[in-house]
Amino acid sequence: MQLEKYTIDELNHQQAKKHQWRFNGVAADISNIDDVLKKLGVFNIAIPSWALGTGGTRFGRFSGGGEPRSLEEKIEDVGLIHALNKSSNAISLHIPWDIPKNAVAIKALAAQHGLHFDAVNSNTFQDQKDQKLSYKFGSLHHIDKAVRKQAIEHNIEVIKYGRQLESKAISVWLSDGSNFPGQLNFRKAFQNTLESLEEIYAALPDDWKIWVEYKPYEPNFYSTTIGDWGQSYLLANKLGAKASTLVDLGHHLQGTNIEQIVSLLLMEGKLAGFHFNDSKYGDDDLTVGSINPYQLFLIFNELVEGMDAKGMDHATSIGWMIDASHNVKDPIEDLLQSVQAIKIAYAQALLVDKTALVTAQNNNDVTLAQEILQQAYRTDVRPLVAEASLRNGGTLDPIGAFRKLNIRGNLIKERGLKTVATGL
Ligand code: PSV
Ligand code: MN
Ligand code: MN
Repeated sequence: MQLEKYTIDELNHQQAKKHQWRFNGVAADISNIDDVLKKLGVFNIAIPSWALGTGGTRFGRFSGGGEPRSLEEKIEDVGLIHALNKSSNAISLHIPWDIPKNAVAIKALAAQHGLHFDAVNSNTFQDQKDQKLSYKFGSLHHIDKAVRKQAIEHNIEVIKYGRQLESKAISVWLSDGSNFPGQLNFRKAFQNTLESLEEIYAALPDDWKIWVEYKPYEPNFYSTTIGDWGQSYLLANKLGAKASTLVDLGHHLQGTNIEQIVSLLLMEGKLAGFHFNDSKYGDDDLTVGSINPYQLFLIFNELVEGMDAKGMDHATSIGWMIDASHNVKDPIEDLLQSVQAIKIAYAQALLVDKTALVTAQNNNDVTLAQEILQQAYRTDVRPLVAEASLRNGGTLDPIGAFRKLNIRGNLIKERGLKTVATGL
């Protein structure tokens, strides 16, 4: 299904008065309102192809119906999200879960929905049906050169698919690690990983990047070969200018100061971008901003400050992507919530009074520094996000619109109730 402009205009019209009143109230206090709205208007967050179906746990999976049954239908779903919020103009594919068999047609379909392709993701954490060698004991770090070669070739194939779709980056996440002390020689595992990544790096087109993701544990529970940002950064540094570190918010041990990591990676020119989600206990892949929105704001505060210091364009300098999964919520609603949460945090960070903050920092005025951040964080910026969406032709209230237009109901009619999205 496709949303018509008049349908969106009609919905917005019904809410126009209330919105205007709320918007005027907040906007009156913001001196750089035009700049904030402009930045929000060009800010987009890519949607992962694997998040459009209901997730699940190893204990069960409860589908909601009307799920996309093909890559084409996943693109259609991202098209719907983008039509509603005008902030999700890209899709990120995981190979081989979502192989573009006819890349020309897939690219054309995406373009019809105003979408392009974000980073492509390789998968050497599962064995595929006709695969010769197993990744049971790892892939790029494996002790057996033949397994490493197979995994390298897979990554090069992913780059090939990405080229056809005009992606510009490959994301590599490895589950490689060990389950028990003694299983692995850490140094050899790291060196094997580096050598394998070097071969993949050598296959990158000139205008491509490789993003190295880290994660402390799961599925391995003693060590992970790229377990934290230090290990990822070390690899990225050794690989060269096209390599950098991807931060998935759920891939940190509880209490980690993620905003500090982000700040320093950015300073070093080694921040690839984000996999946004939220986390209560581990890599929970919860809706962005659902558990710790203050942390999200603090991350954006570092991003805005650090990018401005380096003259970087907020919207295009790094990769912005969601990596979440939804066990009980409608995937589209969940993704809409996630994008809203990201835009809210970004808008709040844009409101921080930087001059006053620098003065407070230089005076060691701890109380005032905290007040300045919280002043921005406690501003209700939702009308600003809504206004930016409105100006782009999106809806004032994406989730409300999704429900009012009975989009899921229509998708169920089209696709059926008993659908299982391809992929995960
Ligand atoms: C691993 O937990 C991860 O965050 C990586 O980004 C994978 O590509 C993705 O999840 C798979 O769901
Ligand atoms: Mn991730
Ligand atoms: Mn993850």
